[in-house]
Amino acid sequence: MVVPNNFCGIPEEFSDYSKAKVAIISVPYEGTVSYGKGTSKGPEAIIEASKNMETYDEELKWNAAEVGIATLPEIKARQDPEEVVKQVRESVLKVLNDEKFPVVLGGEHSISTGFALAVKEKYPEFSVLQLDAHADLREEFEGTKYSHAAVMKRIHDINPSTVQVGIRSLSEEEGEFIDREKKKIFWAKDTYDNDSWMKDALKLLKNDVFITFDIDVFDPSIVPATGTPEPGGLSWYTVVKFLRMVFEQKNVIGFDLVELAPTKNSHPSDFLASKLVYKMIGYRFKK
Ligand SMILES: [Mn+2]
Repeated sequence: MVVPNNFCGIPEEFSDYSKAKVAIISVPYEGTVSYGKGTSKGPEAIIEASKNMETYDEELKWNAAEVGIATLPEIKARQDPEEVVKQVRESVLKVLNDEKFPVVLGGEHSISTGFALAVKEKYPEFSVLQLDAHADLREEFEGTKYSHAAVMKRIHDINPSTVQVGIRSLSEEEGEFIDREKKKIFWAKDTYDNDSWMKDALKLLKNDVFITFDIDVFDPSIVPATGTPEPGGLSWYTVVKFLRMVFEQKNVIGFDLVELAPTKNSHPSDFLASKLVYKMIGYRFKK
């Protein structure tokens, strides 16, 4: 039997766009990457791993794929980051207009600006929750405002209601910006030995939330396959516990998962990314 080439490897009755509640948008874009390469292979690796994943969720006691998960044709991302942002905006906006839940698979982090622009069209008041090792608040990086290292500054310009979790790497310029603008940061060093920060983070979020998830928020010991790994990251159980609270208490509009850079002969990072996407879909639609 040939497993269908879509997220979860599910048959047409669950992957047909017209019936699905979830739409997966692959954006294999890698244009402004500054250190390790390979994130353009991220979406394909996540989908490949997902075909080998149990769709029964032992925590939720539920097969979340039943809500319908359509995998759209990937966005042929060209090299101009501004153009890619436009393409992502249009694609996410179409999914939102069709009253479905958009999930974008990167690709590098710069694509998230397009997602935020689409959300802004539909939701006048929303918050952006970023999980990431890096603040990404530079005004520009290596000559472009659309760099992955400037993505949260672009998003701040679109919508200043941001909450940033797991941060442990930034420049002096970004540190000054955080102090001046009173940005809400939950530093990794303040999260590793307690969970009390979770309810504080939730309090700062508006009801409608877009989650931008950089896989490098995890500790590199569990996710080594990313372009700019940083020590001192979060654990699997910390992340899923927090996400479950967010999905239960807020209206999550959609999310992206970026910066997976798969390696040839080792797949735990790909599988973790796939399972994380599926967990989030499960949390979103569980009764
Ligand atoms: Mn990052």
